[in-house]
Amino acid sequence: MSIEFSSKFAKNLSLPKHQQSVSATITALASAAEQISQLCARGPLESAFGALAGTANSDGDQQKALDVRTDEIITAALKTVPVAYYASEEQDDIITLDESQPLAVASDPLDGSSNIDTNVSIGTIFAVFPKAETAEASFLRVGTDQLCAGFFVYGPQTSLVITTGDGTELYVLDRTDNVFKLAIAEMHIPEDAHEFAINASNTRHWDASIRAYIEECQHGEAGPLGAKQNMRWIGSLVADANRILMRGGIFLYPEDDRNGYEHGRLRLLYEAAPVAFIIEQAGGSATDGHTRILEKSLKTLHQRIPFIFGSKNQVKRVMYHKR
Ligand code: FDP
Repeated sequence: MSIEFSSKFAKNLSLPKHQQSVSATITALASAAEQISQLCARGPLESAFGALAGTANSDGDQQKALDVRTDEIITAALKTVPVAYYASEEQDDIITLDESQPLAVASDPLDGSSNIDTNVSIGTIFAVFPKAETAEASFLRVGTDQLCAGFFVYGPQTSLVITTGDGTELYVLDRTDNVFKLAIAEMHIPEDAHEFAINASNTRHWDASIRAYIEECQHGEAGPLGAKQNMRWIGSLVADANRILMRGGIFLYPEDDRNGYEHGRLRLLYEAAPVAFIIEQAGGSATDGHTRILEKSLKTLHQRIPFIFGSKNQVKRVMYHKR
């Protein structure tokens, strides 16, 4: 397994701040992703696929056997590259791999895992930071400190969306020679689009601003947006983000009045910060409704955050209601 990095990407990765170590780390993650995609592709043929592991992660979410297995695969891959610390959505605490190394990696090893047994696209999200003084300080920081962020999607295609802060690229795994190949060199999210994604079963729990925006969407051409707004909700962040990268639209997982959802559902470190970096680099916006996600400072490892991202003007309209 290898990646044919674009010349722009390879040039950026050779900058001194990357110390050659980021490209090795991405390649190791891609190799792990290839293994995970094989497990996902075998689906129910794989023993214990989708079965509950009988454990819960630090957020209290039930872990599935595949959540645990993918975390082991990612950990093993990171042990082979210059990574000091690994923070996983599936682990309570940071894992120290080799303190002498220059990088820290955060990952949601299997995002969208409640979709495992339904044969819907799921994925692995990761963020790469330069190591700081301590393990904690390596992750408790702002998203703008990321050197690189990406996600793999295990769907009809196994793909990698990635940024190092100079645009967002899409690679697709070519099974004929097992190489991730460049498919789109410059992903671009249109500023205006007519699609929205939200779990509407939570309508009664939203605040007035979210209700106002979704009502505008539902009024379509008859409302203030002046055009029909289509709805899509896959319920797998990587799949919804991938669609928005391909054709625009907006994703919302806002805070609501359910217990435990006061700050939304998604995690700042493992999900929102890396996806926000990718989205902004493709010309979109990513906020918590008020502030740019990448400027939010992480206070605790598993912190949640309201997450609203996608086409600039759609995100702007939600922020207008949030004033
Ligand atoms: P999952 O729990 O299946 O891993 O962050 C987790 C996530 O899925 C996202 O991928 C997805 O967007 C969201 O949760 C779905 O949440 P709801 O089930 O509340 O809609």
